[in-house]
Amino acid sequence: MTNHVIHRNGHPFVHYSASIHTPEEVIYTSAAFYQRMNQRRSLRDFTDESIPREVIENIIRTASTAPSGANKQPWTFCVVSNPETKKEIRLAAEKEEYESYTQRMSNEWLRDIEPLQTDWQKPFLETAPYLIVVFKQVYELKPDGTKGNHYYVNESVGIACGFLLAAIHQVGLAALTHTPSPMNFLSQLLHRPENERPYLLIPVGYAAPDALVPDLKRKPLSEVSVWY
Ligand code: IYR
Repeated sequence: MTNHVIHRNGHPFVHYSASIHTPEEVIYTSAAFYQRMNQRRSLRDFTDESIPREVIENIIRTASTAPSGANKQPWTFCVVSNPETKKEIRLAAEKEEYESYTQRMSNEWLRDIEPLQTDWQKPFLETAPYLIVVFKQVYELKPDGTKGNHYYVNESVGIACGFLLAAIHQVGLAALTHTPSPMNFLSQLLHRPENERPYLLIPVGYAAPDALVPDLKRKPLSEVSVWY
């Protein structure tokens, strides 16, 4: 299909070219993709091996293909590889995490994460070669300083982070969805503008050869789906 522009009420549209597959191909591909995605795990042990910048760029390009409210693409991916900045982030995160583990988290919460065997110490924030700090833009800040609306920001940025995690996994890298709480220190450390709020902190790297992950079970289809 040629990609020539067709106008609807003056707005440009192009033809969408779907890839056509037989039902057998669709079944096979969906099963293969599920198997691949089911191997993804949240990792806390990384090697310090470097990753080409181009890989991180492509992963972020992939995340940025996510759908978003009114196509506002209300996200900023801050990429941290500088060792001093990673250290600052680790120290600030551990300060908050120490307070959380010793004061702020309820007993039920602590019991719920007991199987993960996490604690307030976050060495992976320095070991992983990259930290991708995802910010949501709660509104648009135009170059002239005026503001515009963004829509469904949490949904949009959440989907983009899902795409990001899938892209990271697809190339054989590992990641963690880390949410030090509160995480406003990231706005100051990374000098983010007033319209941005930290959303997720995602260390990215190669899994350490001896990395262990909790022996978790995914809920079965029968428990996560209702068919009408
Ligand atoms: N943010 C803390 C605690 C924590 C909370 C949940 I919910 C987890 O699934 C895992 C950890 C931390 O990162 O250690």
